[in-house]
Amino acid sequence: MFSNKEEFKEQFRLRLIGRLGIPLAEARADDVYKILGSMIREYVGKNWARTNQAYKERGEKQVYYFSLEFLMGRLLGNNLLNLGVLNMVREGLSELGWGLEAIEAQESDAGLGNGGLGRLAACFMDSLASLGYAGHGCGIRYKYGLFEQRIVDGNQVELPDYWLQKGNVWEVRRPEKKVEVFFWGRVESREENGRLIFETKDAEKIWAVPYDIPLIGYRRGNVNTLRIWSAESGLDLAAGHFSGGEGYYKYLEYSRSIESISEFLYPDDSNEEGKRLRLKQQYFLCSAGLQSILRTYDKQQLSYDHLPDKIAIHINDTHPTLVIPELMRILIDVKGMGWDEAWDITSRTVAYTNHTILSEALEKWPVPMVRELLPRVYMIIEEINKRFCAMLLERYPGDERRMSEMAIIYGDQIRMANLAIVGSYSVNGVAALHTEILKQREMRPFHELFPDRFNNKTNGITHRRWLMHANPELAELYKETLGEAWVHDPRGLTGLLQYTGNSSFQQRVQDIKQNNKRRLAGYILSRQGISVDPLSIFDVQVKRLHGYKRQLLNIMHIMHLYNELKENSARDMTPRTFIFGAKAAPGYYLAKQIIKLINNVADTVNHDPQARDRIKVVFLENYSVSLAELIIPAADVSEQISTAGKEASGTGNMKFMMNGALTIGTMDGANVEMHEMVGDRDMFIFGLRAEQVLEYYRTGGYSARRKSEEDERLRRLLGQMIQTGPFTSHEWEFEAVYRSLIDHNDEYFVLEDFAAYVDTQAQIDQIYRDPSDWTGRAIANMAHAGKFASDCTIRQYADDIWQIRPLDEDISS
Ligand code: DL6
Repeated sequence: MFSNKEEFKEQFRLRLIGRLGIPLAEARADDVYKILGSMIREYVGKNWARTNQAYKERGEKQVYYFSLEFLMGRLLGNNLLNLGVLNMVREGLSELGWGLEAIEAQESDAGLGNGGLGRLAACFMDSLASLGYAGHGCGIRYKYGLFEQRIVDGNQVELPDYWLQKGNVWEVRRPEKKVEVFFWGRVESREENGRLIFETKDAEKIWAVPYDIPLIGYRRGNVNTLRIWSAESGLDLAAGHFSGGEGYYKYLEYSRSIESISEFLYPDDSNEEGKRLRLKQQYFLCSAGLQSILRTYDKQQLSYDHLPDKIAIHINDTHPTLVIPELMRILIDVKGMGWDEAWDITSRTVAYTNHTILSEALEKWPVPMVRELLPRVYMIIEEINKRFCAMLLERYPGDERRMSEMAIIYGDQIRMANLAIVGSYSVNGVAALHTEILKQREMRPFHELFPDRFNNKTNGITHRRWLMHANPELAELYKETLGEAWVHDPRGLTGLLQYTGNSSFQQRVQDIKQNNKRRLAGYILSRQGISVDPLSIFDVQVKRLHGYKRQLLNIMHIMHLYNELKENSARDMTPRTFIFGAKAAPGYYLAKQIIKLINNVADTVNHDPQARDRIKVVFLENYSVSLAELIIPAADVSEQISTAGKEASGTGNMKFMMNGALTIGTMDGANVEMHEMVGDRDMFIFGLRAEQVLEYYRTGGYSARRKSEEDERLRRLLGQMIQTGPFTSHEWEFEAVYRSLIDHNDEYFVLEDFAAYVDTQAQIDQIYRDPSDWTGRAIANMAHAGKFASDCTIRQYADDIWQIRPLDEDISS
């Protein structure tokens, strides 16, 4: 590795010539990115091998985090940061005539996730490596990430996100480590020495080929692995199936159908459409990942009794729950164990995190589909269910209601959450409130049966990406003020509390915020042609678009402000720029209508001379991790306004807090814990509490129609959705939105919380006018954000769930 700037420049030049055969003067930004990326990847190779060797020698327990989503974003900047060479490379490149930001922008975001769940997995990978834990990711190498969003005439249009088009400098293809995965076929059994032996005949066999990506720890040398699997057919596996004249073309067609397994990320986290392909993806990941883990385990020649002491398999939501029956299958059918022994090992190896209580997102698979596609796995699920139900019967004789709630197979559906709870030794929620709701309501009977299995692990975010990389000026200020200890233990940020009232510190914080706002304003102007005032309040809501996240409440408030301005152009108001970024699942019509409504409002407001100096509305196209890194440091106000009880945790809320935005939010998810830290003064809490929401659901005592009739402002806004007017081009344009509020009785209590939201926004308007008061509150938020660093969360997972210890030595020394 280069040890100074001059060495870096020299090595870089040599590589450019050696690899591309061009001198520096002819290189394009993309060439520079590729050369730099491959250079870094190769440099870490030695430490990568050393890390694996160290884990092996110490016989360390290893954690494998199975997730259908890893929303990694770009890796170059973070890798340079973690290696401690970011500034050296920045300066070196600048002397060679290149800006690092422009080079970083060449990298495609690895958008292998939908939203919070996938991004959490990425933050966890960074913390595991940075804390020196043996923790690896196991995922799918989707050829296409989440779709690329374009806004055309205000509507979302989805384009394929071919993130691999220009190759991926970080990955190493490892064909020698490929494994076979089986689908379809039929199970035959025979008796051998008094044991039943099961064999699947006529199955379709495909190759799972791994690609490894190094996960570089922060300034400590060790490098973990994210292994992502690609589906491939092989002539060897298909041999004999495609003979004759047409054979070759049939083979190509067949190959394409196999490759489709790892082609697309399922672009839907509301999970309405259970598709066979998605089930195939889940099994593909589980089977390939497990086979590869056990192959490594076998090399250690340890007895399988020790598996739970050497390996923890963590399932990120229910999507990889098939690891449970698949591990059972391997232990029984391949390793020759009996059921009880295999069950004991499996249920002491797997741990499960639940990320949602939305009933439509709790996965269920139709029995016929699983039975056909995965016949042997289905038999095992059936047996798990049979034994579990027998246990319930013994424990709760005659309690049929309980049995019907808890059974894994019910009717013709397999309930994956029930299977995950039964087959794991730990079940955790992702924020205190969420875990309580799981224990007291959604999973109550399971909690009664297995009280020790349930625990809470509040989510966290990596401060390396979300503060040090995204907001380097602020991180520098912290270093100047507090030294560097907080970098290794972000809880040390509480040291900032003594600066909340310090005017020169406040001034520095304000200057940094202004710079970030100017940067974002420049982006908005260049990308969307909208000019926004960096002195206005930047009020931001960026996240997936979903009814419960209530972007609708936000836009209705803006419509209301506009109505007021039209009535009284002298209305006193602090200028505000409302910024949205959100992708809607392609099949989620209501969410798409809300995007259109936001864009219609933006169009009207931004062009109206009476309003545009006080309100601007921007819908940023194609929200992504790298865009978030630009937006979040520039925010003054963070919108975390979900219906209480619906957002399991949220992690955007933590990122904004760490970057000094003030939150307007409901008592939901991790907002509750943020509020516990900062108190009423420094966070703007409004709206129904989770118990009140529940009470309304229970009693049916809420009438949206009545609510709308009582409030003149709401009547007007509802009318404006369906009559031709400032926000519509024709009658009934927003019929679906209107009906969701009135005919479907406003499932997410937008109308109920409207008045409280408007009042709280008015307070924000007032407080922002006093920069010192505002900044003092912002500093208090930054100071408490360390509690939400994923390093803290990962330490808790490591101690309480996985029982793993970090490597204490620096691998590179
Ligand atoms: O735990 C990460 C993240 C939470 O912060 C969000 O509150 C939650 O909505 C999200 N859950 C999902 C689950 N999707 N499904 N299925 O994305 O997890």
